[in-house]
Amino acid sequence: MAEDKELKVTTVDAANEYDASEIQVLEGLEAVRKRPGMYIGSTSLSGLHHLVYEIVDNAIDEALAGFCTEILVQINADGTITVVDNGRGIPVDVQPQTGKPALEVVYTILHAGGKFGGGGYKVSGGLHGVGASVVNALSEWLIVQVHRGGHIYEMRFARGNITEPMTIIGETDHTGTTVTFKPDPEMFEDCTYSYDTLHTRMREEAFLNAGLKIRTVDLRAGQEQDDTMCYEGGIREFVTWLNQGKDALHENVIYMAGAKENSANDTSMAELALQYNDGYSETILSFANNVHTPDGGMHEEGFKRALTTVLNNYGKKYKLLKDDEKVTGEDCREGLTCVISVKLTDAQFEGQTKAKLGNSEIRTLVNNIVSEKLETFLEENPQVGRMIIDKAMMASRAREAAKKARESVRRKTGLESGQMPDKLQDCNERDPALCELYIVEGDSAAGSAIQGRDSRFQAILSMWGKMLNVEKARADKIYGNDKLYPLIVALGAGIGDEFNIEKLRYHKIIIMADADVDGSHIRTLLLTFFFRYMRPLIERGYVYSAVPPLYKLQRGKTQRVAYSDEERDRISAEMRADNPNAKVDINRFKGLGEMDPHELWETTMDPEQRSLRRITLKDAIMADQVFTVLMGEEVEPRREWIETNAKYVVNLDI
Ligand code: 1YM
Repeated sequence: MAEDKELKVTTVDAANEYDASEIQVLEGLEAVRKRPGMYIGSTSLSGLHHLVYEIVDNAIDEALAGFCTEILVQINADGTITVVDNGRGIPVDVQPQTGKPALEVVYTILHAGGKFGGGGYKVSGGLHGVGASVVNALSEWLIVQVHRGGHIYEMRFARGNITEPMTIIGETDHTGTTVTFKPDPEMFEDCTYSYDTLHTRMREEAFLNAGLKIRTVDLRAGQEQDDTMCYEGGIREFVTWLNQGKDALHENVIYMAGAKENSANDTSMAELALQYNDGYSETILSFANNVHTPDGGMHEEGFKRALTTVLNNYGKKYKLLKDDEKVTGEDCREGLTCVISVKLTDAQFEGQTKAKLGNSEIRTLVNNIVSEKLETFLEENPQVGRMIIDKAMMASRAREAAKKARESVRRKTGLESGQMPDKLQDCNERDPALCELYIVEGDSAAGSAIQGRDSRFQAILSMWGKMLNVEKARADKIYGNDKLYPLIVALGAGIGDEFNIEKLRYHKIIIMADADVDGSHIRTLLLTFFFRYMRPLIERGYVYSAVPPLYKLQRGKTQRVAYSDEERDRISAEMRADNPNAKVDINRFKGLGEMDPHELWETTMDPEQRSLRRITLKDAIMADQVFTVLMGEEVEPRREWIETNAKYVVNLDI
C-alpha cells in the first residue's frame, strides 16, 4: 500500500522527514489528478457526486462508531458543497510518525481514511474506500473546519495543496466536522450537482443507518430545497416505503438480524427486512457496507436459499403443501419486497461493475439468520405463514398454467398448424425477409390498409380496443390474451423464453397508429410487449413505426402531402411558385381512418414513397427503466409519460 511506504520513508531519516513525506504526498495526490477515474470511477456526473459520498462516508463512519447523530449535505448558492456532522471532529493532534496533525494527514495522504485513530469499525464503503484526500485532490479548493476540545480549527487547500496550514480560528462549545469544497472544473466536464441524486442517495443512507438524521439542502437560487430524513425503524421503514401504494399481505414488516464474530476485532453483521404484497414482482435491494449491490451476490444467495427451504419445510410441516408438492424459489419471491444489509470488514466487490458481493462467508451468515429467525416468526404468526405459502402456491400454479398456455400457443403457431387468426390479412410472399406486417389500430384504418396494400408482400393485422398492460399481468394471462394471441400467432415465433426469431414470419413489423394520445398508447403498449416478450425483434431492428402525413395540400388537380409544419409551408410555397396568388387548400389529416385506401398506400405504405422510423433499443437498460416507470402503479405520471415520451421512444433512432 502506498500509505505504508509513505510512513516508512518518513521514519527512516528524521532530518529529511518533512521533505520526503511532502514529495510522497504530492506524488500521491498528483496520481489522483492524472487518473481521477481510478479513484472515483469516472469524471462524469457520477464521479462528481461521488466526491460528496466520500466525505459523507467519513461522517457516517463516525455515526456507526456511535458519536455522530446528524449530518447535513448542502448545495450552496454558488454550487459548492458543504457537509457537516456533529461527531467528535477529525483529530487535530500531531502524529508522531509524520510530525503532522492527523487532520492534515487525512486530507493529503492517499488512503489515510480510518486507519488512523486506532481501530474503530470502518464499514461504510465508498467506491474504493479512497476518502477525503481524493476529494481534496479533485477540488479547486477545499476548507475543513473541526470543532474539538473547545476550539475551532481550520485548514485550507487548493487542488490538494495546503494553502493555509491548520490554525485555530475561534472557540466552540460543541464538536463536529464541516467540509466545504468546490469540484475542480479542470477535472470534471460538468460541475453541476443534482439535488435529486444527492437526496435519493442520502435517503438510502438514512434508511440503512437507523436513527441517523440526515438533512439535504439546496440553496441555489430558484431551486431551493430542504429535506430532513430520519428513520428510527431503519430498513423496516425502507421496506414500508418501497411497498408504498401496494397492498401488503401482512401488516408488520418481518425483521431479522444477526452477527458473527470472526476474530477479536472483526465481526460480520447482517439484517433483513421483508414484506409481501399482493403484486407479482419481486423487489430485493441488497447492500454491503451501505453500498448498493444491484447484481446481488453472496448475501442475496444466502437469503434466497434459506427462504425457499424454510417455506417448503413449513408448508410440509403444517400440511399446507402435500408430500410431493414443492414451491420453487421464484414462487416464494412473488410479491416479495426485501432489503438486505450486511456489514463486513473486508468486502469483496466482484463483476464488471463491482456491483456484486463475493464474500462467501456472508452467504452462510445470512442463510443461518433467515433459517432460524424466519422459522420462528412463522411458528409465532401462523396466519402470515399460511398467507405466504398460499401466495407461493398460487404463483406455482400460475407458472404451470403459463407453461401450458405457452405450449398451446407454440403448438398453434408451429408449422404443424398454419392456421392464421381472423384478424390477419396475410400476404402471398413466404420469404420472411421480404414480408411486412402492418399492425393497424382501428377497423376503418385497417379496412383502408387492406384495400390499399400490395398484397404480394404486405400483411395487415388489425388491433382494436384497450390492450392488456403486460407489465401488470402474469405470464399466463399474456399467453391467453385475445388481443395478443393473434399477434403472437401471426408473428409465428413464440414468446418469452421460447421465442425463436428463426421462425419469425415478417422481418418488418410496422406499427401504424395515429399521432394522437390513443395512438401513442397503443404503440407504447406494443413496444412494452415486444420489449418484455420478444426483445430480439427490437434488438434486430425489425420493429418500425409508420409515419403518416399531417397535411394534405391541393391546388386545382395537384395534390401533395406534408409530414410536418415546416414541410407544409415549404410545399405550399412551391405549389404557388409560378403564381403567388394561387389558392392552395391545406387540410389536416385527422387520423389514418380518414384516408382512402389510395391515399394511405401513397403516403404511408408505398415503399417508394413512405418513411418508416426504425425502433431500436440502443440502451436496453434505459428502456427497461422507462417501461417500468411507464407501467408503474401511479396512473397520473404514467399518462403524462405516455404523452410526453411515447414519441421519444419511437424516435430513438431515426
Ligand atoms: C464532514 C466529514 O470527516 N467526520 C469525522 C471524521 C473522523 C472522525 C470523526 C474521527 C475518527 C476517529 C477518531 C477514529 C476521521 N478521523 C480520521 C482519523 N466528516 C468527517 N468525524 N476521532 C474522530 O477513526 O478513531 C479519519 S476520518 F484518521 F484522523 F482518525
